[in-house]
Amino acid sequence: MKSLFSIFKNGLQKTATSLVRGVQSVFTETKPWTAEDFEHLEGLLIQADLGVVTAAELVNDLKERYDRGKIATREDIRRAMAEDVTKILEVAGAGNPFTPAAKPPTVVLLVGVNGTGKTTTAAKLAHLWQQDGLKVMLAACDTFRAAAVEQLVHWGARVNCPVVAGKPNSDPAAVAFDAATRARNEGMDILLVDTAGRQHTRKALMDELGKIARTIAKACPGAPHEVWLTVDAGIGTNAVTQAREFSKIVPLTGLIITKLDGTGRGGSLVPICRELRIPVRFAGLGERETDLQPFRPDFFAQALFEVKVTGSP
Ligand SMILES: Nc1nc2c(ncn2[C@@H]2O[C@H](COP(=O)(O)OP(=O)(O)O)[C@@H](O)[C@H]2O)c(=O)[nH]1
Ligand SMILES: [Mg+2]
Repeated sequence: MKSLFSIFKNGLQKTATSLVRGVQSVFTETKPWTAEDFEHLEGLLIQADLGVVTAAELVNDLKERYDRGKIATREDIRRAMAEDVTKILEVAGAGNPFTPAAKPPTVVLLVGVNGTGKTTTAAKLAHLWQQDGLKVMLAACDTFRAAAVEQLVHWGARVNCPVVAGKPNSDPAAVAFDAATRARNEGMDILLVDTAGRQHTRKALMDELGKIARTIAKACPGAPHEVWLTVDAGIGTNAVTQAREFSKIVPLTGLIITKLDGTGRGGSLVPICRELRIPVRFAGLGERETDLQPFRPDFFAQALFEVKVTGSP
C-alpha cells in the first residue's frame, strides 16, 4: 500500500512542480533577494490557487525571515512556506472525524456542488465507521434524480449499511426528517445525510438546504452536528467562493477534499481554511469504499512544496 504522503505527493504533483520550478527560477543563491523576487513568488502562489491574501501573508513572513537571516537557500524558502501552510491547515479538528453528539445519533450532513463526490464519500464514511464498530444509517436526500437515490441504495447494499430513501421527486427535507427519526429510534450512532448537488449560485436550492438542516433539528435536537463540504481537488479558487456561499446557509464544520488521487491542484484548500477556519477532515483518494483517509495538514503542505519529510519515501 502506498503511503499517504506519496499519495498526496502524486495528487499535488502538478501544482508542486510549477511552484518548485518557479522558486528555482526566481531566486538565486548567489545574489541577495530583492523585493521584485518576492513579488514574483507571490504571483506563483496565486497561480497555485492559494489566493491573494494567503499569498501575501506567506510572502511577508518569508521576507521577514529573510531579513532576520533565518533563510538563505531555496530549500529554506520551500520549508518555510510548508511550515506556514501547515499552520493554516491545522484548524482545530483537522484529520479528526467528529465529536460524538451527547445524544446519538450524530448527524452528519454532506453538502457540495454536483459531482464533487458527496455520495461516494457517504459510502466511504459509512464503511469506515462501521468497521470501527459504529451503527451507521444513510439517508438519500438527493431526490431530484432517481439515479441518485439508486446510487446510494446500491452503495448501501455494497457496504452493508441501511439506507433511508425517499421516492423520486419527494421533498428531501421530509426524507431527512424520516431518516433522523428512524436513526434515533433504532439507536444508530451516526446518520449520514447525502444531499443533492447544488450550485452555490442557485438560491432556491440553497434555501432548500437550509430547510433540510432545520427539519433534521426537529427530529434530533441539536442536529445536524456536522456539516461537511466536499471539495474537488481539481477545482481552483472557485472552491473558496463555493465554501463561502455554503457556509452562509449552513455553518460548515468540515471539508473533505476528494479526488486527490488524480492530478489535481488542491491549492485552494489553503485559502478556504484560512478564511473560514474549517478543518479538512478526510481526503478522498479513489472510487472504492476504502479510498478515504484522515487528512494530514503536514503531509499536504510538504507535498505541495516538495519538502522531503524524514522517513518518507
Ligand atoms: N478518483 C476519484 N474519484 C472519485 C472520488 N470521489 C468521488 N469520485 C468519483 O466522482 C464521481 C462523482 O461522485 P459522486 O459521489 O456521485 O458525486 P456527487 O454528485 O457529489 O454525489 C463518481 O464517478 C465517483 O466515483 C475520489 O476520491 N477519487
Ligand atoms: Mg450524489
